[in-house]
Amino acid sequence: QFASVARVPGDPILSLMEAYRQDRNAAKLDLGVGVYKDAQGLTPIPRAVKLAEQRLIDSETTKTYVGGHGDAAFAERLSQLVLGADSPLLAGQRAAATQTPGGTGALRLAGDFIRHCLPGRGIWLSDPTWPIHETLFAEAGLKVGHYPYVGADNRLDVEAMIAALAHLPKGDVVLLHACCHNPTGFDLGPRDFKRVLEVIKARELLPLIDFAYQGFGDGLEQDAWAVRLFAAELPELLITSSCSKNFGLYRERTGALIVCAGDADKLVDIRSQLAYLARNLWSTPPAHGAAVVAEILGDAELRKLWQDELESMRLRVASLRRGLVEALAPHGLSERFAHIAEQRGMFSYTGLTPIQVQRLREDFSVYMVGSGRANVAGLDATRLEQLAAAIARVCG
Ligand code: PLP
Ligand code: TYF
Repeated sequence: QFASVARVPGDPILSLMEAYRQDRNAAKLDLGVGVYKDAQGLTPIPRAVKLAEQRLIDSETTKTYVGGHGDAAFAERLSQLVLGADSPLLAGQRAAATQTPGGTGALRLAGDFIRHCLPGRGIWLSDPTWPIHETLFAEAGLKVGHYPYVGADNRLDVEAMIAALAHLPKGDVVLLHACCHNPTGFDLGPRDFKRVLEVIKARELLPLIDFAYQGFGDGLEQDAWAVRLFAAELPELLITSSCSKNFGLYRERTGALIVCAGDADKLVDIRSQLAYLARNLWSTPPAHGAAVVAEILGDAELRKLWQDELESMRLRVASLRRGLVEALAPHGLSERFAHIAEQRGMFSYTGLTPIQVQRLREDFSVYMVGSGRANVAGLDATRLEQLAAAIARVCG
């Protein structure tokens, strides 16, 4: 029966991790997979998470299933974190969260919802986007298309993006990154988001906003600006939220699909569909990560601890961005790479070519994705000169 099963290649980003592990060069540098790293090169468990986990071990009384929409306290507090504590949509029961296994689970649930409840709608992704977006929505049975985002000159091309959106079929879904665009690091500014919103209104498109890096761009509240603008201005909206990066909960698979609907009654209809679809994907979601997030967001002390730690992560990445551009200056490359300091979040489309990326890896044990994407959080502040020299060599 299995004779016809062919082999597919592994995930190119995740397989970089393995290649890095096997590299014996002490000066190796991992700028590959998108996880936050501290000055020691470790991906730490935030202090607030550790404390919340200790509390949960003592207070937990059962391991019976959670409901189809997950942990209710988690769903409520995460919705507030995303939409704002004073969100009129939450007050009017026009928005609610369904807990999912990570942001990926939320994306898949959104994909299934679109295919099942809005048949015939295509989904449009930025070119480029996170590679899993491409395969995930295709596997969910959607027709996937692309709108221009960052061109061959490695610049954000808002004009081309808007022009493309203006020609999409009415009712189609547009995936936007709320902040910290993966893989490029190029984010839309407030004026750009307003223009995109106008096209979405005019074409009656449905936005699906992927919010995987809240807190890593300009701050927790600032990063939610576009999401809240869209939620205020549009009757309907899908948001996928991930707690992997900002709570450091990666392997606990913690996230949510937040749906904003025209009225409270319609939201009940939609949520009945989401529970049905989720039941056929994973039945009920994993409890631990969501309980941790609920505990942190519901406790003033833990919340402050978490926010401070997240802010220090954000500031570390921002200072590494500036540091790398400064380190490139003696090589006459600070202008060529000035965009690295302007991009947001963990990722930078450096503009390095696949061949230059390959040379960095083979000659200097510097690992980044073939597209030229670097995880800035993987930089070592004490070795920026060394990296700048390597970059200068491959660019020379
Ligand atoms: N969306 C984007 C843009 C991402 O970069 C990631 C990263 O992993 C995800 C979604 C999925 O996150 P999770 O690990 O929570 O599934
Ligand atoms: O883009 C990244 O590096 C992160 C982590 O299959 C990731 O989003 C990468 C690949 C993958 C799952 C997560």
